[in-house]
This record gives sequence, structure tokens and C-alpha cells, in this order.
Amino acid sequence: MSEEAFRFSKSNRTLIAVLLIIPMVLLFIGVYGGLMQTLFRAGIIQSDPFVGGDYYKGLTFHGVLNAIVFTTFFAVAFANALIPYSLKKALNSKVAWTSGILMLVGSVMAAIMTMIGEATVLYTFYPPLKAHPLFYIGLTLLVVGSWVASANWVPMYLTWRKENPGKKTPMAVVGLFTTFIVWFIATLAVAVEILFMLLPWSLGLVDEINVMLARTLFWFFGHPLVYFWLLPAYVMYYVFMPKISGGKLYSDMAGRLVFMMFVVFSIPVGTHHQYMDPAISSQWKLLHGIFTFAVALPSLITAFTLAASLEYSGKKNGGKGLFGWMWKQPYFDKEKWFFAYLITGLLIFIFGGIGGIINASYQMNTIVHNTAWVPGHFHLTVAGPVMLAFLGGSLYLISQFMNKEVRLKTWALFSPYIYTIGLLIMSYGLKIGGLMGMPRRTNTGASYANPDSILYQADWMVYINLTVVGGVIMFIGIVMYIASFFTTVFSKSKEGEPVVTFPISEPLHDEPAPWLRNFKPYIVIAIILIVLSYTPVIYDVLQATYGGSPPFSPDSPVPLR
Ligand code: HAS
Repeated sequence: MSEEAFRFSKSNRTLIAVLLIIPMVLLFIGVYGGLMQTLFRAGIIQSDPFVGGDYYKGLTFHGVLNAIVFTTFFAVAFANALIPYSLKKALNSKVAWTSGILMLVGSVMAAIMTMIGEATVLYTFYPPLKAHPLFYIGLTLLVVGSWVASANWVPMYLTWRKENPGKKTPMAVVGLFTTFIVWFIATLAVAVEILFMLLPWSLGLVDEINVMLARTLFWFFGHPLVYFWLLPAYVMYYVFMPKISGGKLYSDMAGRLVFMMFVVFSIPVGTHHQYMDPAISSQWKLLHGIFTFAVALPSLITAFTLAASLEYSGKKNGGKGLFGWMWKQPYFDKEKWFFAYLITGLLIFIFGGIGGIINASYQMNTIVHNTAWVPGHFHLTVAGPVMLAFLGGSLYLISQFMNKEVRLKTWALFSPYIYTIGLLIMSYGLKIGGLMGMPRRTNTGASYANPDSILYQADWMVYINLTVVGGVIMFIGIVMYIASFFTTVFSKSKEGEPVVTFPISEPLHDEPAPWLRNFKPYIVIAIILIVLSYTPVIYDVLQATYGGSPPFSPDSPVPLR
């Protein structure tokens, strides 16, 4: 699956390897935290050697390391690799290292604060749960580091544009720019939340915090965050997958349209996480609900475009009839192990996407909100397509940038299938349990999983046990992956000059229409929609709330001061 080769400087290759290896270690700790979650909730363990008996500390670890740290590092490393590769331009090492160091320092600070129990606030860090100021500063540095990284890509692109007038921007660059445009706009809100609300409150400079306003700013950031996770996976689906499967991308234009739609619709939707919150009037919730259905459209277009691309390659590989193409994909081709990470993620996303659309429907949300259904949904999205694509991408990048052959290839090939089986079992348990009322974010070891508790619900037990079975299988899949990743890292380098190649797909149809060649109109429309949808929401919140809350910790029903 090799393509045109490109040479990165040694310093940049080292940086990209560091940006992949350190979060991989943190991810493994986070994944271990995930396994502990299933065991805690089922009442199988009351304490684990790493976090002790503090369920919420473990949950914070699991969420922050997997969903925030690992994903941000991967997105930056991936963009540092693929943008210069696609534009054939060198990265400015100083900028790239400054960004990397800020991200590393920030993540380590946040991780230490969590580990010593000073930031048991879960990955949403909702007040009135309060963390140590260093936790918030750490997260800020992580975000600022990711902003600094883009100071490399924008000038690089502008130079390329000048040198290549009229040439279409490579799809990889369009997808990665979309990722970081969404990220940049979204993180402005969380920056306001942290710098002007959480940090002064946590430092004791102010006594109380407006909980509703903080939640609203968080979800302004929190929903586009999920597309910041998803979009690098989409880049891999559109740019790499058709080529790896032996075909072409069915429609170049559909891919570009999808990315532009994400610029427009990713942000004005956050209130769908707050359907059940007071203080926001129902008409604005409805508006965000309508935009939420709009943001599902690019994924539906993706489903058809990718299926058509796979149908093309499958038929080219000899597939006959209506469905024969499905059996002509390189599912178990050891040399094309990367395909396994992409196809399993896509299959999982069919279920994750359907669940998302159910959540977005107001009435159905009343049934599933704050139940285990919601983690069921997000494991089928962020822990499915996103995680699998990022794992496959990390292994591919590390082998390229360290100039190594992938080791334990059979393990690397089967890991995503095993993980997928576990994930489907676990999510099924969470979703059905959720429909029966099993709450999320509850240390059930001490409540309904305990037959002596008045909350004990025998009906749920079978589903809790399914989450344990699924969680253990997922963990086995990840251990196989980690073994392959680190054996590759510590293996001997290949002979010869290190060069980097990516499998870049050719389009089968369509030149991009002129109206899909420029981000500016889409960014303007996005800003208009954000202003229209968020001004009344913020107004409502400010009108309906007065006073604020002192800080709390999950261990204590009384305020911390
Ligand atoms: Fe979501 C809650 C709605 C997508 C993540 N979501 C969450 C939370 C997370 C999350 C983390 O409206 C919990 C937050 C918390 O802690 O409270 N979500 C949606 C909708 C979509 C959606 C409408 N979510 C995602 C993605 C995520 C993610 C992506 C992470 C990456 N979500 C919600 C709502 C809530 C929510 C409510 C609040 C719930 C509550 O009450 O708390 C859509 O974007 C989904 C569209 C997707 C599709 C699927 C397309 C299918 C594809 C695969 C095709 C397969 C092929 C293979 C081609 C329409 C592309 C064929 C090959 C063969 C061989 C057959």
C-alpha cells in the first residue's frame, strides 16, 4: 500500500514519535481504568490497586486520558504528519516542538492531579465539583499547545496555495483543516469557562460559580469535541481506506461537502446534551435539536460514499452480484492490517449513529438521559470508530516515523476484531440496562449491584454482567494491540534512508465544485448559526440563574468551604 515518499527531518520524526508514544502509555492506564469501571459497577471489586476504592477518581482517569488526552495528541500528531506530507512542505520544528511540549506538560499536570485525588471531576469537569487549579491549568496548556501546532499548518498551506494556483487542495488537508477549525471555535468557549469561571473559583478568588452557565459553555465545546474526535477518523476513511481496499474514492465531491457540512453544523447543537436541564427554554432546545439532525447528514452521506467506494473495490476484486463485493475486502490480509481498524470502526458506527439519532429526539432523550444508555452510545462512537481508527493510525505512523516494520502483525490484525466483539457486547449491556433505568456514573458496587441495597434491581444484573464480559474482551484486544505497538517501537529500525508514505486514494468521480473550494463562506455561516442559536440560550441561562454554588467533591455532601 505504498505511495509517494516524503522525507521528514530527524527532529520532526522524533517529535511525532513522542506525540504517539507518551499518550499511548497514558491510554493504556486509561483503558485499565475502563476495565476497572466494569468490575466496580458489577460489584465484583470494591477497590483496585491503582486508584483504591475511589470509583469517581477511576472514572475521571478513564475519561480524561482516553477521551481528551489521547485523542488530542493523536489529532495533532496526525496533522503534523499528513499536512506536510500532502503539501510536500517541511514542518517548522521549533513551532512543532513548542506545541508538543505545552501539550505534554499540560497533560502530565492534569494526570498527576487526577492521580493524587485532587481532580475527581470526571471528563466533563462540571461544577460544582471542583478540581485543583493545576488540573484546569494543565487542560488549558493541552489546548493551547494544540492551537500552537496550527501556526505551522496555516502558513504552510498559504505558501502552497500561492505556488499552486487553481490546484485543488488535497482531501487530507481539507479534512484536517476542518478538524482544527471546529476545534478552534469550540475551545474558545471552554477557554472562557476555565479562565473566567473555574480557575478563579478553584483558586478561591470567588466563592460561587454559576453552574448552568458553566455547563452551557462546556457543551458549546463538548459536542464539537466529538467531531474533533471523529474527523481525523473520517480523513482516514476518505483518504486511506478506498486505496487500501484496492479501489478508489467513489466521490471526491461528496467528501469535500461532508467536511464543509461539519464546519457549519458541528457547533450550534450543544444544547441537545441539556434537554433535561432547567433554565433553557424549550424552543431553543428544539432549534439545537433541528441542527443536530442536520449534523447527522454528513455522516449519512459518508455511509453511502464509503459503501459505494467499497463496492467499487470489491467488484474490482471479483465480487459478483448485489452483495458479493462485501466478501472481497481485505479483512484478514496481514499486509493490509490497517483495513481491519477502519472497517470495524465503520460497522460499529452504524449502531453508534442510530443511537445518536435516538438521543437527539427530545421525547426519547427523556427516557435515556443520564442512564447507562448514554455510555452505551458513546462507546459505539468515540470508543469505536474513533478509537479504532486512532489505534490503526498510531501503529501506521509509528512504523513510518521510526522506520520500523510492524511487529506481531497477526496480533495487530486480530486486535480490532476482538475489541469490536467486546465493545458490541459491552455496549449492548449498557444500552439495554439503560433502557431499564440503570443509571450512568454511579458507583453501583455499593448500590444496586448489592443485593442488600434497596436499589438492587435483579433485572439489570444480567446486563451489568454483560458489560463485564464485553469489557474483559475489549481489554484483551487492547493488550494485543499494545503488545504489537511497543514491540514495534523497541524493534530494530529498517535499513536505509527513512522516508514516509501514506496510502492516498484517487477519486473515481467528480472534480470538486468551485463552491467547495473555500472554507470562508462555511465559517461565516457557522458563526451566524452559532450566534443565532447560542445568544438566546445564554440569555435564558443568565436570566434564570442567580447566585451560584460553592465547591463540592463527590465524597462529601457538604461544600468544601
Ligand atoms: Fe453523540 C451524547 C447525539 C455522534 C459522542 N455523544 C454523547 C456523548 C458522547 C457522544 C461522548 O442528541 C455523552 C456526553 C456526556 O458525557 O454526557 N451523537 C448524537 C448524534 C450523532 C452523534 C445525532 N456522538 C457522536 C459521535 C461521538 C459522540 C460521532 C464521538 C465521536 N450524542 C447525541 C445526543 C447526546 C449524545 C443527543 C446526549 C445524550 C444525553 O441525553 O446525555 C450523529 O453525529 C450520528 C450520525 C451517524 C450516523 C452513522 C453513519 C454510519 C456510518 C457507517 C457506515 C458503514 C459502512 C460500512 C459504510 C448517521 C458512516 C459498510 C461496509 C460493509 C462491509 C457492510
